[in-house]
Amino acid sequence: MPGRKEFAKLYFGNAVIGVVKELLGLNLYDPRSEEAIVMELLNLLVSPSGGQDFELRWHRDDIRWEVDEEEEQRQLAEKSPGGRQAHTQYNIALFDDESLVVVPGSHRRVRTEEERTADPYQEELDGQVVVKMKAGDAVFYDSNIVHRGIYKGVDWQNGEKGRMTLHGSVGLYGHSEERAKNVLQHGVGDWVDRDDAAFDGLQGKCWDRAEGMRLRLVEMGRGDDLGYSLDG
Ligand SMILES: O=C(O)CCC(=O)C(=O)O
Repeated sequence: MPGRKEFAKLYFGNAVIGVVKELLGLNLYDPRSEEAIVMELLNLLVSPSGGQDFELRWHRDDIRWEVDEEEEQRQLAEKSPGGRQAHTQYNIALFDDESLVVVPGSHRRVRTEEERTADPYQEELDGQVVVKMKAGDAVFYDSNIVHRGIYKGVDWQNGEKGRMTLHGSVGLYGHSEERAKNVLQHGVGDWVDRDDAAFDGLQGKCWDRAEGMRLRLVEMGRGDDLGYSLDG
């Protein structure tokens, strides 16, 4: 993929991984903390072209909306044992971006009655925050926060600028089973164990980190029989 090396440098570099480690409660200066994190995903979220808008419904990434309160509580506790974050997701805006909408704190509690019964595309939920990012800003979050994405269509061909945001996640090793479906449903298991998936553009400690994180993802398997976190 063109630019692969630059994406790898960003994903595995200290600027992002330093924040990830802090959020996951790891000691930044302990070399063993390198072994506690697993490669997950890096994508680019882009405004649709041709003027068509696009919206994602309210959701948590890895807990289905239909579950009852008891099951929701169980899964929240399973995916973040002791209220501790077992992964972190992030958006890094390349252009100004106001597409992500979240309900702060909702990743640590079951949904309110309003949230549970809301229209999937309801314009406003109590306490919601539109994440306003300037180019170069980053936001890190737990992807089981109640959230949605609203993408305004733009005319890229004629130079109109829209959303162009890097969207990544990193997991805590040892929580692989809980994260496996969420990560492997995107097909990464099909290629990540190939020899040519090694990070030839990276060097020194960054290469060691990248290779270690990749191999820990390979250990999670291909995910062929895990299905999908959400429907639709
Ligand atoms: O558009 C966004 O920033 C959020 C994307 C999203 O909801 C998701 O990846 O599940």
